[in-house]
Amino acid sequence: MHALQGSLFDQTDEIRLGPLSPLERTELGAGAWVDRLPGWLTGADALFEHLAAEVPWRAERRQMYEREVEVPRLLAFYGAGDPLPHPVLTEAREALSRHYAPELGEPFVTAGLCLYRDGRDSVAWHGDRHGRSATEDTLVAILSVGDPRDLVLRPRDGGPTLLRLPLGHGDLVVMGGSCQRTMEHAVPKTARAVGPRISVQFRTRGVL
Ligand SMILES: O=C(O)CCC(=O)C(=O)O
Repeated sequence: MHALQGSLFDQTDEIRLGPLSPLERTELGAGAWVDRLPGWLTGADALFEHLAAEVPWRAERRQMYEREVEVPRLLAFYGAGDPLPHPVLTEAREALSRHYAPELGEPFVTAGLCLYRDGRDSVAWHGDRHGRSATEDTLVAILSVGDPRDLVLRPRDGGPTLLRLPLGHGDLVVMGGSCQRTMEHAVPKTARAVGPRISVQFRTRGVL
């Protein structure tokens, strides 16, 4: 794993969330939208170091045609009721649940964590369409720490990439409305010398 290139703007060890009021929404069409709040969390480098060391990261393998291949990132999953690996993540989940209650109507309950060790780690184009999100609108909120990686979004039925969002260092992005059904997202591999990034995805009950 490359060393983390810490943020020049966030040298504090105090891990703290800011207000959610500066969130900015971008409508993507067909009922899909994305909310963004760069730098929601300060002390992001300290949280990165804590999560990298303390989370029981798993390497997964999956079947690709005749071959079993390594999933190119490390993973961890915290189900409803599981204690999260840092109290600020519980705070984040609760703040997001309160903020989005009027349009979501239910709380965020699970947290999926991904560790992208370097530019060779990635996630391919997909929508989070397992479970209820196959047929219902939902929200997926992602808090990122570590070196920024691009999250890219494109329409599911073809068409060019609509958004390229560099996410790291405490940035928050929320994909909402029909986004998981009508759009796809990915974190592409990059040849740039990037350090590691951890993303924490908060989802509602029964959405994977
Ligand atoms: O790393 C990210 O921000 C995206 C992760 C993702 O798309 C997923 O795990 O479904």
